[in-house]
Amino acid sequence: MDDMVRAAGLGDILDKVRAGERLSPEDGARLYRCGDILALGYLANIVRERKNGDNAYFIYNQHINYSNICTNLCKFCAFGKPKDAEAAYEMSIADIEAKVRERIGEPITEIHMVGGIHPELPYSYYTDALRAIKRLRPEVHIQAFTCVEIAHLAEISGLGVEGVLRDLVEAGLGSIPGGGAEVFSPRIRKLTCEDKLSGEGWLEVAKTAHRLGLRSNATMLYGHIETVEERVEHLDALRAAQDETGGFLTFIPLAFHPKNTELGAKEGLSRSSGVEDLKNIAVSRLYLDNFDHIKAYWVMIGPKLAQVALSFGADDIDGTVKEEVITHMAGADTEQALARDHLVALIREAGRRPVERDTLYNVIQQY
Ligand code: V47
Repeated sequence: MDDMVRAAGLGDILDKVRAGERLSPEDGARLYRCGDILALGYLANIVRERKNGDNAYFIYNQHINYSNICTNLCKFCAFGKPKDAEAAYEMSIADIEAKVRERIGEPITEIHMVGGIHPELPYSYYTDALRAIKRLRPEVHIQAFTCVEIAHLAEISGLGVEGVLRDLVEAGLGSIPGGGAEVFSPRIRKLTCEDKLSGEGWLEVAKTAHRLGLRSNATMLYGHIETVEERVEHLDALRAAQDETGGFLTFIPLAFHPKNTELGAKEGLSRSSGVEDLKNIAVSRLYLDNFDHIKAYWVMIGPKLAQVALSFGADDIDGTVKEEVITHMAGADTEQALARDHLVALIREAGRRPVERDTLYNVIQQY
């Protein structure tokens, strides 16, 4: 295998990986440009097994998207809608409670809740929503509100990011999901999500959360108009932030789904290929040497490829999910939920050890 990696022109990177040396941005770009996916997978698997052995993690979770009404209307997004659109919706606190009650009998350990940047919902809605969930399920960990939503709450409340985070934690927030990062490059943001919080702003919210003891995830939306260099810059900024705070739990590369999106139509884009998906898993595993976990989100790349990704750098496949909306509005043809037994079987078949985790990667059950 070493010979194969050297034949692919990656011998120097193999030496660095074996020595646990940090990769440079030039290394990152070379990895992205490498056409030998097996060589990339072999390299990424070295790091994956060093950090996580044979473990492949999943979680018993529930997604709640409280509203799709959004003022940002990013060109890559099929979920966000203007307030007056026919498909616009917003859940009342009672609706959120009903969603939680629907699955109250299931051993859910995490509720993942995100929405758009709503122009009118008052600040109290967000703390009330957290409290309502906690009243019904006090034991559940709530991972809610992306850094973009938190920056919005800081603005409408006038409390600043730190003040908002303290309030949200008091109301029941456990950690912050990784959405809204997209691609940090100002060029990409200008072309795809001009009105959204900047990349710097996103990183600042994440680092503030980490300083207050909250953990958060990070993502990158790939497979649209971003360049290899812009991907590497994004990973580099995340790695630098993680050096500062150590607060990121997981990195999740998100595969762009073009259906029903302005960007997809304008650029004539189609879904990323399997090789591109595996490459993003592998390169992020290699570049983000200070992240413990890389998630292959089965909703976006499909359970079949998520299984393969467990040998290309990923050590996590997310969870049961249920009722995923964001990717399905953009044409995902995956299921909207997977049963725990199905996740366990997928992982076992991939030759890994299924480990059910909680949000913070404490082990709940080994299979
Ligand atoms: O920020 C929007 C992305 C994100 C599309 O933290 C799209 O564990 C693909 O971040 N095609 C939200 N992606 C979802 C997200 C997430 C999902 C699962 C787990 C975690 C975690 C985080 O979805 C958005 C945006 O980057 N997105 N539109 C689309 N058309």
